[in-house]
Amino acid sequence: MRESREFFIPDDGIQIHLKLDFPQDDCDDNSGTAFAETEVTEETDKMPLMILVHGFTGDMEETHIRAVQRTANEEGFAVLRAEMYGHGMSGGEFGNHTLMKWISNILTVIDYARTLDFVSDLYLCGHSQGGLLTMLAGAMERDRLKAILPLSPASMIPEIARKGEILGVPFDLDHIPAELDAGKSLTLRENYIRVAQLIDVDLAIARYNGPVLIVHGTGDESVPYHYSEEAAAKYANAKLVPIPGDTHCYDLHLDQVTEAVRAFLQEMKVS
Ligand code: FER
Repeated sequence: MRESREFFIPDDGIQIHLKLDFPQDDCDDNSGTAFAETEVTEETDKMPLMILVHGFTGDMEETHIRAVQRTANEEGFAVLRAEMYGHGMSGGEFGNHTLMKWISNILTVIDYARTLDFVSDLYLCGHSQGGLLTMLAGAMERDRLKAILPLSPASMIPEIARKGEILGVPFDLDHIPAELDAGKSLTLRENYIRVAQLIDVDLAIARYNGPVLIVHGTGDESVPYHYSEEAAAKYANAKLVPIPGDTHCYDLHLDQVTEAVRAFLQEMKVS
């Protein structure tokens, strides 16, 4: 049976923190002769891999990230959780992170995933800012990603940055502030805004024709639900699953989120 592992890969001067988890051996709880047979099959069979990314100020151990990882593992997917620049145990300062650095990181993680000999198809899933990243990388790696799963994607960040608001705080577009209070005692620097203003989400949506699953709580106060209705309508092949009344990190109905992910992955396996 393949062992889970935790490791780092370099990208542009920082180390990216990764954890790779495999589907559990069904025979783990039983003693018996079937085990050896399963083990041989598992070592030779290919399986799909889901790359999974957290959101702004998040990390790979958050409850909703772990829940999605476990669900994908249960459905026979290997899952590579990745922490982006300035987050979790990856390198870089939070205050220096920008979407461009995250794009560089995810391209490197995808390149790494492509070197793994057990991988059949690649999937990309991300929450919130990681969901926006998933939409952008979907366009950039449209020929390599079998499906993408943006969860409560913060697809409005570029648009609100262009309008002069970030993290609920208005700013003067002609005098972008050097620093912004990002909460949790974290400070964001101006280059985050300058980069976000340049990102074209509609172009990214137009360039990904594969299957898309968007899941979003209708009571989300940090990324309003209607942004996902708009994104889903613009995609060529998107399914939108609303989670009634739920919050940004699914405090009420995480089970409905994982069931939506499970159903989508099951459909993908037979298609
Ligand atoms: C913002 C609203 C939401 C913002 C970021 C987010 C940086 C992202 C939230 C998340 O990833 O959980 O104005 O600005």
